[in-house]
Amino acid sequence: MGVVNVTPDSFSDGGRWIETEAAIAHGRELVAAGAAIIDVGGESTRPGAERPSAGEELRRVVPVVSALAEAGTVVSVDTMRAEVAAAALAAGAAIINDVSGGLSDPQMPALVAESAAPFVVMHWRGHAHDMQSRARYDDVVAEVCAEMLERVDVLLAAGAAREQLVLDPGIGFAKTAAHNWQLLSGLERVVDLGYPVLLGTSRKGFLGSVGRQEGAERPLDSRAVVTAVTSARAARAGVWCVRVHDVTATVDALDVATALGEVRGVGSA
Ligand code: PMM
Repeated sequence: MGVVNVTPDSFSDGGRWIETEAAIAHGRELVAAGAAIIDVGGESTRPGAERPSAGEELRRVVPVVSALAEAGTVVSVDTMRAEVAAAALAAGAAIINDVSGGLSDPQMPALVAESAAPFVVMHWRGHAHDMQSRARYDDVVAEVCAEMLERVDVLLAAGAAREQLVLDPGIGFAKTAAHNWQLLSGLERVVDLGYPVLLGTSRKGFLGSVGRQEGAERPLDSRAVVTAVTSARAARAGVWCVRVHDVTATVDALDVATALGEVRGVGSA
């Protein structure tokens, strides 16, 4: 899954694809590089970010979804708003990727049930402006799994089908670097819940310190290789999909993992 953030302030690529035409062109480049799905988002979730209005989010996302879907690309919409998800589906999106797992907007579970579209249930504990204060766990893997399953219960009770649901442990969302590493090393426990799993490590803060002296962060656009290593790790654990900004490096890593027979490929959405 290649990422197109149509935002002025995303953590990893904010401001680069805010113009509609630039965002569409970037989506096409990621498809040419080997992405099977393009994830289009109009709201930054970086720690501390303020939310755009629904109108602004629609203005950013819908034309990009529409142009990419029209060209035959499988598009997912990265949104916490049912209104935006519905408009994106009407514009041709195939998947709803909600980083709040349906917690942020009370209308989302009903839309998921009604639409029958695949729905990504990401682990989330609150909006970006104060999420890092919620990064408290005794056993992060167990608690993330339990909290995702609570969301699954809510979605099923609202009429969603089990087959629609994809789980995502939410790397970087209300988690410290240590929590992110523990989740990455415990990925098999997430996969063993029996749902397709999506993972988003791409360019995230905890990768910034790999191979560096303390205090000297790796620049965001120099994190493709470390991200690709985590993609190979995810594939070996049986993750269904990885969400990345640098598609070429991850495609190479997944090709190596495939050649080694290490891709477990559990589930589909
Ligand atoms: N991370 C970001 C945005 N959307 N969606 C899913 N399902 N999983 C993620 O980990 C995730 C996401 C934040 O990343 P970015 O703003 O750097 O693209």
